[in-house]
Amino acid sequence: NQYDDCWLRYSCVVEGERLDSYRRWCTHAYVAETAPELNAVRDELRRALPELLGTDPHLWQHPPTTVEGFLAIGTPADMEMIAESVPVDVVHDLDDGGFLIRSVSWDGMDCLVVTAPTDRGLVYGTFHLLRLMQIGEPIEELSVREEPAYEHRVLNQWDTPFHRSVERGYGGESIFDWERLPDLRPRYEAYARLLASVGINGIVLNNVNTTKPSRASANDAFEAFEGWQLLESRRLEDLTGLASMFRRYGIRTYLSVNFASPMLVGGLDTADPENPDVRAWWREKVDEIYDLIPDFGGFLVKADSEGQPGPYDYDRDHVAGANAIAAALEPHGGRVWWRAFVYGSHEDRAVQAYETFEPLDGAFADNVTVQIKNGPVDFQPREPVSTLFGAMSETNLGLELQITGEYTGQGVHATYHLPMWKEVLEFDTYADGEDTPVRSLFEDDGAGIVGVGNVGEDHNWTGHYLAQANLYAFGRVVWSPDRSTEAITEEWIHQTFGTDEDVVDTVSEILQHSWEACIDYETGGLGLMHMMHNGEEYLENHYHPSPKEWPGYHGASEDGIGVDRTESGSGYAAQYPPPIADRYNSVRTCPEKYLLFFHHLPWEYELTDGTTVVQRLYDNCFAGVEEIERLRERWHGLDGAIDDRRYRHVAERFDEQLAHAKRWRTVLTSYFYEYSGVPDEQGRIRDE
Ligand code: BDP
Repeated sequence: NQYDDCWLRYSCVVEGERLDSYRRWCTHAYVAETAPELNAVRDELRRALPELLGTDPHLWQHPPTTVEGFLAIGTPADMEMIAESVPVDVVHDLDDGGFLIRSVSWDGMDCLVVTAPTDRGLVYGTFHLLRLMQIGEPIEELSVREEPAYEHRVLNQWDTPFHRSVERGYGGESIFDWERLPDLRPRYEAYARLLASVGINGIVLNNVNTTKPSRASANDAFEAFEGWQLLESRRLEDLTGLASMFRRYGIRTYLSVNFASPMLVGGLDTADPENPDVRAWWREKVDEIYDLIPDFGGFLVKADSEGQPGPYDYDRDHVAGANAIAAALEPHGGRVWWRAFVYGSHEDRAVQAYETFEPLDGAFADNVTVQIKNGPVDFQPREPVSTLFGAMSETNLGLELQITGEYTGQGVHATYHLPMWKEVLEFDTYADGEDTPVRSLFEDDGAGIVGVGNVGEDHNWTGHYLAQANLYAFGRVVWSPDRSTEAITEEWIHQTFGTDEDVVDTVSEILQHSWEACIDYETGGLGLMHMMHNGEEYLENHYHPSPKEWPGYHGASEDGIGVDRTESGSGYAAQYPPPIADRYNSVRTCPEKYLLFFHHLPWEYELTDGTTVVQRLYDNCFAGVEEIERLRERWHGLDGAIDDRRYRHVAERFDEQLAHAKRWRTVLTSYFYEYSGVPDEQGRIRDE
């Protein structure tokens, strides 16, 4: 195979009774033929069932007659036998994407019905059933009712057209061969299947950076930024086939656009959002897109950020900028995702996004979603939750998570992001009084959760085999944020590595412990962050330790460490509603994991258990490395239990990760020692 099947391997054939029942219900399948999504369903059955059942399925165009049992997939409107065998009102009550799976008896036959109010729901229902079979669940008495928690579940590709690079991508070049569009590569469909199988329903095809930033920045590592050219007519025409392919899997296509497109693409001499010609240009462009791609999702915009143009160029604010583009999309049901990743003038970067956006709450059009990174700084290994989530109750909010591991060891370290996302989703924002966790903020139409993708052209898609789990977990947690980390992780392992108990326990333990270990060796674990190198070479960028490069982010001095973000400092803590602000403002109640994010403390300040700050930082750096040593040993225990290719790949990465974690430890502990002059109680630092 040219590329790995990830969690759609369908290779875990179960023997015995279970297999008998799978065969009984699924050898014959009656599938509606009314919509393109049903072609995707049929194709998936043709791929999966021979592997799972060990026999080719028979696909019927009408209900089978002489069989013991069969599988039926369709909407009640399209299939009479389904309307007769399930409660139709229950089906119609489901949100778009929701589905029912029921074991029923029909005309003397055992029948497994997968049904939904929309065709997209049938795709999800089919993948769900196949997942149950891959995991080896019984299907005799199924009664499943599933609905996505949020309307928008979107992948943001940071792929740069025409050069096929992926910004912050560690799985090889872009899978999209832009120059050859409209030709479709089989890999596109393989990707659509992976996304649909976990419920993703939108994809932004190109990077938020659509022009090369004008000022020197980390982005200089990228050769060219020509994403804005996708709005040229010939490029749009080339995209139609790709968009139709995604549509079959229930996925709407979006584009990142440049705010100055009216000039770059349209040849106007301004992009001022209040200018009538500019507004007319956006309208015409959007009409043109919808002629080609009728279910087009809309635009993602990075404006006035890191060299990208924006409304500030015309003395307009973000509302004026976003609403002008949204007005063009509105008649077609399209949406603008407007990023809040904007720097401001405040000295403390954490303060900036709130200062810019909070005053604009309530002024954005209904079809604008303000897309906010989980933390106030920038996808660091751990950040407190952005204050904006608790402050914009009159705005459609989008949560932006990073699936790719830009700051968590890139393609080399095994760092699983689900525990981090869970921490974010469960955080109580007090946006609407107590018990308003982050996860409750995206339930309204127009809100949603997006993830910055992690796939590329590598055989394994994600650079590191275990990083496939991040893509899987993103989709699953956004579909159902109530599902536990353990459950999502085990599902992924069952489908990816099989159901052997030892394999499941080991991989699950590795994944679930990896994030905390990374925090320990990359930050010291008390809320410090941004200690990485900004390298010339792409793969060096944000990968190696270099705490001296960005001193402002962690505030080390001879008298102590940490950044004062309380009332006496930058005031960031006060941006939270009072109960949270009070908790973080006081050094006594601030959780240890955020302590130095909010407070500048003496090196020998005593923590609750009597350990000093500097000693805790040392201890955590050592603990992080020891944890990686332990997890690496655990992986070694799987030699022979999983296939050699994946075993060796991960084992080699672990060697590299361990060496690199040690490097982080050495650099950070010496840095702490250099400023504090306080030796490690255990004398470990000199030993290195
Ligand atoms: C930073 C990345 C940079 C992105 C930027 C963004 O280093 O490559 O362009 O975020 O989100 O974390 O726009």
